[in-house]
Amino acid sequence: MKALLSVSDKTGVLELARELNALGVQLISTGGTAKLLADNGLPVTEVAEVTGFPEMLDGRVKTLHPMVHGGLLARRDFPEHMAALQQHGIGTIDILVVNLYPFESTVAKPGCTLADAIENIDIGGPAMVRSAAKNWKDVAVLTDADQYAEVVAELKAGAISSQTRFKLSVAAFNRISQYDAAISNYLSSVDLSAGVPDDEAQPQRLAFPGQSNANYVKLQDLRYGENPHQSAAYYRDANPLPGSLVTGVQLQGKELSYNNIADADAAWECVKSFDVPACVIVKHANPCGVAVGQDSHEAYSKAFQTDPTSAFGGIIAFNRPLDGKAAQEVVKQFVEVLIATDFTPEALAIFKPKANVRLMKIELPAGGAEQGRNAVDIKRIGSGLLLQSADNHDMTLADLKVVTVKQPTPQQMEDLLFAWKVAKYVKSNAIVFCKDGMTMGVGAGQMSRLDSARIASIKAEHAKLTLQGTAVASDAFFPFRDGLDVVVDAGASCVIQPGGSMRDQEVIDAANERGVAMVFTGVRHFRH
Ligand code: 93A
Repeated sequence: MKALLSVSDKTGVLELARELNALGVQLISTGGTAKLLADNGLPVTEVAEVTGFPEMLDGRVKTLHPMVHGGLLARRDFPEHMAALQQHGIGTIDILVVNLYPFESTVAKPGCTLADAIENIDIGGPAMVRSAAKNWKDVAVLTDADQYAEVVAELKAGAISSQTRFKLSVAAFNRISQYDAAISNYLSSVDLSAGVPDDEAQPQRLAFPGQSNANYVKLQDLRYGENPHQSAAYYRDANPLPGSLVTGVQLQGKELSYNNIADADAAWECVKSFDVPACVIVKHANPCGVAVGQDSHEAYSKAFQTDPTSAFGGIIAFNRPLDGKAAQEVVKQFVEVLIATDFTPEALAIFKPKANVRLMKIELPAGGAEQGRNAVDIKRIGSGLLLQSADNHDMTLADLKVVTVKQPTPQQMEDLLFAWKVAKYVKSNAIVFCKDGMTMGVGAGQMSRLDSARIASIKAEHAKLTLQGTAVASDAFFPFRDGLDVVVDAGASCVIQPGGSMRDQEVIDAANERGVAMVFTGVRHFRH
């Protein structure tokens, strides 16, 4: 059995080589690694001896040779492969131990020049790692010192298992893709505005890479982030979903800001979930008015009424084209971003004098709203990511369970379903009062559900709306009856909520006592 060892980080490699040698494994190695092993009394063959070529070009070409890659890539179970090796005098290599030139730590050092970075791009190491990882059935590839002990233990027990070889192969490809991403991130962040930097220069780095790195395409640098002292950039997926915000076209107005984009996305995602003409007004990522109507004009007039104070400077989205009649109404208030599936010439003419208002045209996904939804949600946390499948649960009437003596009337049921749909797009804890296809009071983002309920009714008061006879949605269950009492005191006559609390019975009893209808959805819609 033969092992090729070629490591920049020499941690643990001497101990590993000693174990391999003791197990009768023949050692081949590149310059620096070979010297370390030989200095410590281990028998080692220089790779130059194997290839018949000296390491050359300052080490740039050491292992890039058929004598190495043939030995790594040959399928032992293919007679033609083995015959070819024999014909060319190539020996098989069964274990590969490689870690790469330290590109990441080099570019992280202050004062790193472009030449330092470039010289630390390993070529031969990744090539060998890929060869060995591809041929995992016959070759074990070790790319991390943490793997040494397990492999030695398996060898001592007889052989490296196929499961371990496969796992090592996966780890190897992961390492290579990380390494390549680091190189591509570094190079694409080099500021080229004053030309390509000299080799000995320390390149200026852009805050955000100028080129896409595989999965994202940069749309633009933004003037600033959530706050003026933060820098920011806007990227889209390489293959955006139809009907998503990034597919929109800005028809007029100032450049979109970071907060504009975030709020526009919140408004658009909510409005596109409705089949009938709808309008959503968003402030600070929360809907402050949502309504459906015969047309955009009616939907807007209703949505605006929910909370005219908050709607000032809001982001407004329609899931239909905006016509002159609706535009005439919208233009009366200060709006930051206006989104619609299209704008009639009259609507455009009405907004033309308001040159700062950003108009965005986004087409609905052809196959329905379900087509245009992200499959995965990502949240950044300190030094990590949280991933989850997106909250794409579509409720059907069959999921609903009326749990009270009182049954909701068909009109109440319609309001409940509307309220539930809106609650999904409101930050938790969400309490949403609705009536006749419009929000009547929205309580968002509170640490206590009770406070959300109170805020929703205060808002209705401010807007001079009565909550009498409204339907109310709660994005998660009421843990105690007090939340239910607050919404019923405010005027709600029916309630929709997930259910599932330990004290559901207490809450159901309360609903019966207060004479309201209550429906359980069985599904929660937290949104943080
Ligand atoms: O310069 S390279 O890209 N060309 C090569 O042919 C090559 N072969 C191995 N870098 C190459 N290596 C790398 O050398 C290995 O990935 C390892 O990081 C390093 C080990 O060199 P030494 O044994 O001389 O310290």
